[in-house]
Amino acid sequence: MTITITAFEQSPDRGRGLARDMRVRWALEEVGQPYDVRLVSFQEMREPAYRALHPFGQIPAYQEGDLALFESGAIIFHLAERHAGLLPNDANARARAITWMFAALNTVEPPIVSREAAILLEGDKPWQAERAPMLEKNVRVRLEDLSRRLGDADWLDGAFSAGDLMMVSVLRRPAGASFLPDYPNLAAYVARGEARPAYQRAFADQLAVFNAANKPGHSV
Ligand SMILES: N[C@@H](CCC(=O)N[C@@H](CS)C(=O)NCC(=O)O)C(=O)O
Repeated sequence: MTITITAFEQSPDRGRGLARDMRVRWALEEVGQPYDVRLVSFQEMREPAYRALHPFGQIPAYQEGDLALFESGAIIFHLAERHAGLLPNDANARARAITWMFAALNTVEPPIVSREAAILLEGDKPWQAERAPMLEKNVRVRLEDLSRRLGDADWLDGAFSAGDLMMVSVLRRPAGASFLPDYPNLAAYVARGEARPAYQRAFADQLAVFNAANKPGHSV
């Protein structure tokens, strides 16, 4: 069954692999599933046909036969459930890996996204100077705890899992990654994730989309 995911036709991240199709591409590469990518414009994402696929008009959306999914976490969980390579077989270890997926999305990503939004969208607001230290502290609290928990292990719970894929993806966001030098074990953890061949293939593919769309003479 052909798998198709959606991605930005023109990614605002300029090919840095920060849009959330990157984590889905990475998961697909880890489990060895070929896939197609349908590039969508911001205009198309607002249209009813796309909203039928993704109710919030975002990327990534996922189609596999008559199955349509949205939310990067749900898509990666679906892939990890159906293909070997992202979740351990042992039931308890599997539950713990899933827990780390949720922790990445629900506990670590939100303060990073809040800081990112403040930097990108509210940088000129008068309250920004007062608010910035609190937003930074909220990110650092999570990084501190995660760093303590990871210790000198390679991955969060035994072998690499979907939990690590999601956590590394979240930690790569600049509003958190800018602090990683203060947490060397987390910096090394992210580098380990980025060194995986599946990550490298996914990164190259999303970068190729950006480069093709920005070739001189190309018009979208
Ligand atoms: N919780 C969603 C978030 C999806 C999301 O925020 N996608 C961004 C790109 S990374 C997007 O489509 N932004 C455009 C918009 O929201 O209009 C997920 O994990 O899939």
